[in-house]
Amino acid sequence: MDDSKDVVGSNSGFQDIFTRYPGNPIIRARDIPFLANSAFNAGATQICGDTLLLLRVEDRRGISYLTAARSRDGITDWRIDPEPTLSPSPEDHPEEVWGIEDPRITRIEELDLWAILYTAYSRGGPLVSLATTSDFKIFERKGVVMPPEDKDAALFPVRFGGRWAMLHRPVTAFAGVGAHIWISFSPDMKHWGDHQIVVPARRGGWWDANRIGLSPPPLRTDRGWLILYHGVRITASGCIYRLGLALLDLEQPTRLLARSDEWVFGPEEDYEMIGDVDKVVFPCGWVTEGDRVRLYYGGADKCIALATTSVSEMLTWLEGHNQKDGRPWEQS
Ligand code: BMA
Repeated sequence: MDDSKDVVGSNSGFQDIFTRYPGNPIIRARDIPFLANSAFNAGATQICGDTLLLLRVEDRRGISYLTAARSRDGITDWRIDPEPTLSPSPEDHPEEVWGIEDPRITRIEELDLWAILYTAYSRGGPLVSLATTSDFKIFERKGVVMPPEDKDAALFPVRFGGRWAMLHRPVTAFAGVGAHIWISFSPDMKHWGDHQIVVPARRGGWWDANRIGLSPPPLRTDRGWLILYHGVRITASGCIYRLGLALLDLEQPTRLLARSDEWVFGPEEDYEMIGDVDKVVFPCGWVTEGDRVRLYYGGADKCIALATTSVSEMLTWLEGHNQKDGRPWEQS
């Protein structure tokens, strides 16, 4: 009997819905016009016919700042700002003393601007800060919107019942409760309340046990807000960052409609497996053109890579992988 056939057969249900760009990584530290240790975890949007990435660039002190890269096709010929586009400003914003990281960009049509939520690395730990811009040249800092420890935050592009909504991931020192994705609401993007858990981390041996976080901003689809989130598996040789899908109700984003059982994308290629932090895929942005989606992600905290998929493939995959065992997710 040929055992290998069984092994292959048992895996044959696995369906890859993300296709890695063969020229990955698309941006590395050596492409940055100034001295950089790494370029990773970029927010993404479209502006004036370009795809714009807001790269997290870490210098050789270990401090991160944000730098814009523009490309006509969103794949090649990146034009990277010659200097950091948004630097930490600890004189006016002491919470940025150890850098600014992992931006998530949301286009707010109603206000004709982009809102960027990013992690500011303060003396009290990582927290969530907000800046807005109309051109990615001049930024208006709105300051801290969530105290430490909190990160992985993005705004929804529209209001719900007149209020803005944000997904984010606070962490408490209370051991064992897990780090979950929360939703909060605000009348003005400054004062936030009505906080509640919307996607809980699983427990035990799951790939997304104990610690999860939003990856790119929520994507509006006709079935709901599509969420791509990272799950952190803690193993004897360190953490593995993988991605799963979830769906929130269009009108009431506090309602979790679906959540994948398996991860949909994880580190496999060398540039995802080996870097400053091994075994990490970490997207902060995606760009859609019709049904097509370009996902930009950090590989192993070192470089930027690209994978493509479509909204319809993600929704179909989620339907086939929605956890169906009837238990509430928090008991999983
Ligand atoms: C998370 C964030 C990301 C980083 C990831 C893996 O907590 O800090 O910026 O890519 O860890 O190191």
